[in-house]
Amino acid sequence: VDEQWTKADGAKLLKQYGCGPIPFMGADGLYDRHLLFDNIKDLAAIPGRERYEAFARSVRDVLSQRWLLTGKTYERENPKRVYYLSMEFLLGRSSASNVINLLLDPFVAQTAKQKDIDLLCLLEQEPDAGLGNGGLGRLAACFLDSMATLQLPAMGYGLRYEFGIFKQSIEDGWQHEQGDNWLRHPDPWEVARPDEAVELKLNCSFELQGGSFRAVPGRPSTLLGIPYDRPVVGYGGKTINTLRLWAATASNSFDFQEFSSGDFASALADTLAAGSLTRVLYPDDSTSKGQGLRFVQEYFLVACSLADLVRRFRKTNADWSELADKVAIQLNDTHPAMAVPELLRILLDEAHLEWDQAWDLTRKALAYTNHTLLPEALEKWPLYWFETMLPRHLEIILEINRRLLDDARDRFPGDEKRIERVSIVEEGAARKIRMANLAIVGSHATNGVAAIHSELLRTTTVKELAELFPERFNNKTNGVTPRRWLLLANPALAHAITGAIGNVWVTDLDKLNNLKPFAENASFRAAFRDAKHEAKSQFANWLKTTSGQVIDPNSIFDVHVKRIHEYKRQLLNALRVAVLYNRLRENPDLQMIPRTFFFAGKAAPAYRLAKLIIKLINNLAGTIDGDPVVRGRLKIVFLPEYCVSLAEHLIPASDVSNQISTAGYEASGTSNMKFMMNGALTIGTRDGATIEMAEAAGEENFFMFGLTADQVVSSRGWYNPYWHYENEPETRAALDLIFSDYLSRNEPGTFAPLRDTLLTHGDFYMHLADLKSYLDADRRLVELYAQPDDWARKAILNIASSGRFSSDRTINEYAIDIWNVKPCPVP
Ligand code: GL9
Repeated sequence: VDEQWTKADGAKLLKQYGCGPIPFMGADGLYDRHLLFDNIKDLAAIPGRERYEAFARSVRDVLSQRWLLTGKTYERENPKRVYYLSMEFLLGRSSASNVINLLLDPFVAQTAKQKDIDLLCLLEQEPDAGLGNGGLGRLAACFLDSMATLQLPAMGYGLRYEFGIFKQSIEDGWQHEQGDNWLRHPDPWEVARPDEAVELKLNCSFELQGGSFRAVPGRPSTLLGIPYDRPVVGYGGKTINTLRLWAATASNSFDFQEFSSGDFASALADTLAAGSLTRVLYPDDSTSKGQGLRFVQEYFLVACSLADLVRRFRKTNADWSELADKVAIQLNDTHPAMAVPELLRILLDEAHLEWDQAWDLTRKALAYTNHTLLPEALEKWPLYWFETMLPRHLEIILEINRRLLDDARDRFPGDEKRIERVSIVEEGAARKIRMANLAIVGSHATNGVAAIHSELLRTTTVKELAELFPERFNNKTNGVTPRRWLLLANPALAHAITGAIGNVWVTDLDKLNNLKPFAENASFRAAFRDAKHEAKSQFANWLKTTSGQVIDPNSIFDVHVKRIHEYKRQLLNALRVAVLYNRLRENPDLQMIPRTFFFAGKAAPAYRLAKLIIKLINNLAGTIDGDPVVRGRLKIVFLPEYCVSLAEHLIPASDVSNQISTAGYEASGTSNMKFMMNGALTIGTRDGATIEMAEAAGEENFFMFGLTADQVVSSRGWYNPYWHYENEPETRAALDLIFSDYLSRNEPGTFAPLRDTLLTHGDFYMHLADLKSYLDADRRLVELYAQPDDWARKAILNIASSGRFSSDRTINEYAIDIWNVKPCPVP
């Protein structure tokens, strides 16, 4: 060290390189610093994307010390922790939500103004993290927000798919899919932790053959799971939890021997095969396709996450017997159900516990959430896959099953039918492992996601298991985070609500109850209408700039958004619009409030009928657009690429929410709750959580219609769609419009498969049974809309009654009833 060396010397030296002195002090300097040093580009020429990255990194800088402190606090306090295992986290964008939850929004707005940054434009640069298919994945994201807000010591575990849910475009009315390369640019919200990688020893290796992924038995291999952490900011910025996503790679980057001998491609083959494991999210919603790659993905999630959490447990706890007092693991559907044999394996083979203790700890640590009753969604894996890839796990599963069946035979002697139904193994030519049975048997709690769903699960789908273990079954009605879905998405309405009742609702949504008297307050009704109009205009502007489409913000915005599926009955909605169109064609002078019908949603790429439904909606839209008789009164818009950020734009602007599934088929629904919070009125069937929403608001403030779940079941025997076709003129005319190729003149026969489903094959989802009562509810709804004061009154009562549907309430119930986990505040 040269004693003569001064600060001035240092500054002089740096100046030679053009970078000293560095003037950026204070928090707003973080942005300039990232902008200047992260990209090494001329400041004036830095594109929007890099500006977004600099912005996000500077917000991350602000939260980074708090994030560290949260981890240290948990380590010191050693509380019982929650681990939420899910194959899907439909996060959407992170930046604006993190800013709001950190309470940084006024600071950010001011700084942006000073620096002349167009903040909305900047935020639109962030791609959605689309690591999920729909409701199940979005629920996991809302739960993370609530767990952090409630200061629970919790962590999410998932997979870092390089490609999320596919991008949807519409060409000639048909859906086309493109890969979602969302990590093309570096993601400022993730932190790679290669030093915490997990090594998995497998009994087989994998190869890519003609594009398909194959297990090669008998050739042991090692996989590496690299964790990528994302901050989960609780509202108020007190707790910052972690979502840990695993990326797969091979352990040795390649075989140097082979490489030296010149065979570069085969030297890299193992690495490629390993890396392809977490390449892409399976785009099937509510269906299990039984692909081998998916099976390995699920095992990979479970094995990495359990190894990681057990390692953390062992760091602070000497005694294995404390595992279930320190760890609660929630299985989001059966996708991570291999946690049952994997945790047992760890306790038996690594901790060397006896079976009884290992089994007891496993069951106490694990809990399982069921998300659907659709038989095609229930996962069943071929037994021989376990045999070749996970033989020790199979051995454990068969031992669990032997004990289960012994027990069942003791309690129900001679009832072999029952034994067959509770068994984890489905017998037959190809034996299968029933993952739902495994999850129920291997855990201490099984819950459904709305009252009706939990009831049906218990009394029909897994009746015999529920009779064996009645105390395990419970309900946890879903919820959504009011931070993203009201405070962030709908600033005008959030402002009006806070103006009336203060801002406590943000973390205590039941306080919305205090809005009830304001339904009778004329100036609050005006404030509600202004907020709705503001959101509608903004949506119209956004649509115009992003797609060129023009819509009328003074029309009724009638919205149906969710995955396209027969049971969700987008077809029923299309038939309703076809009837309205026919009425105008018949009677061009009919008085009618202008209406815009919005549809959005993706169809699973292999689900042909769902894709045809998209085509139908688009052709109906085109026909209506081209018909001068209805212009200005009726319009359909199919919005391509439904995703979290589109929902954030659209839901606040909605007047009417369609929740019209065949009763008994939608487990819960969660967008229904987002619409309610944002002051849309619901037209819907008595299904899922919509039943509880109507109960909370009063049925007089809902537009309920159609068969109940019981009626659907009891009419299965005699239901005949032809009866409706023959006896209801409007039903017939709407169907004929479709079947006559009126909508598909250039492509005759396109919609023939719809005739098959709706008539010839018996209309399994009972569209025609409900069409008339749907139209009836629709008429009542339009009559109400003509009375703006009455409409606003009901909308306000809906908002005021939506408090129960906060995910904070749901998570609090999980914490108390299932996890026995308490908040662990960070000082
Ligand atoms: C689902 C149910 O279908 C929904 O009714 C429910 O609200 C969510 C969350 O509990 O779970 N189950 C399911 O498989 N999906 C759901 O949305 N499918 C997708 O996520 C695509």
